Amino acid sequence: MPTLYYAVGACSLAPHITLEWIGEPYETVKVGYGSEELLAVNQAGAVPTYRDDDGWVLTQAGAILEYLAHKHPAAGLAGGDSLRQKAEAHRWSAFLTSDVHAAFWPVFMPYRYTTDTSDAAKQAVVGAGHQLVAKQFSVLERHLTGREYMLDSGRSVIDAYAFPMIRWAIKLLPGGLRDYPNVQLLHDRIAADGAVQKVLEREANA
Ligand SMILES: N[C@@H](CCC(=O)N[C@@H](CS)C(=O)NCC(=O)O)C(=O)O
Repeated sequence: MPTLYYAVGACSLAPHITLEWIGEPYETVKVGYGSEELLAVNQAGAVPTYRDDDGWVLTQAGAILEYLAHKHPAAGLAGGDSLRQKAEAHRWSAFLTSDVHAAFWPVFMPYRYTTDTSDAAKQAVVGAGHQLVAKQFSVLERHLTGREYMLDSGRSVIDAYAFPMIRWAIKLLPGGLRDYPNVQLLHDRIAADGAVQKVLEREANA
């Protein structure tokens, strides 16, 4: 059976939601970052890590989401088949991986961004991270103006990908989503989905 290695509330929530939307059987394994169990399948010690039913292992959230969307075309989560629809899906997946996710790193792990061990230095890194996240959320906010979902084709894996990052922003950004009403609407739309609620409950109780 396909297996997803995940950590609670991490970016692995995106493939977890996607697997639930697809509706085919799958297993999940809750892991700690850098744990022996995770290192055995992914030397980076990071989630998400996906193992297919024949043992093939895939890492990188964007790649896993794209793979799942195309492996299960009937679920309609890829964002469309035309050249430009594929390019748009790739564009927003890359934006989430490289711009949004990366902007959170200084907030989550400030000690990786300074060799100064003082609290003041760490707070300065966190503050810079907040500014970077805000910059990326402004891009997201503008893109979502007049749109229900990230891609014009409707709900897709890109919405599942945005969801954990929006949850981080709610929790970590000073002011939460106050300045991002369209992002809030996307969040609420996804959070209202029964499959998403099931996944959140499973992760919370694992
Ligand atoms: N570029 C990777 C990043 C994966 C990643 O760093 N995931 C975080 C959780 S959101 C993690 O496992 N962090 C553990 C660590 O950095 O040690 C991807 O997009 O899948």
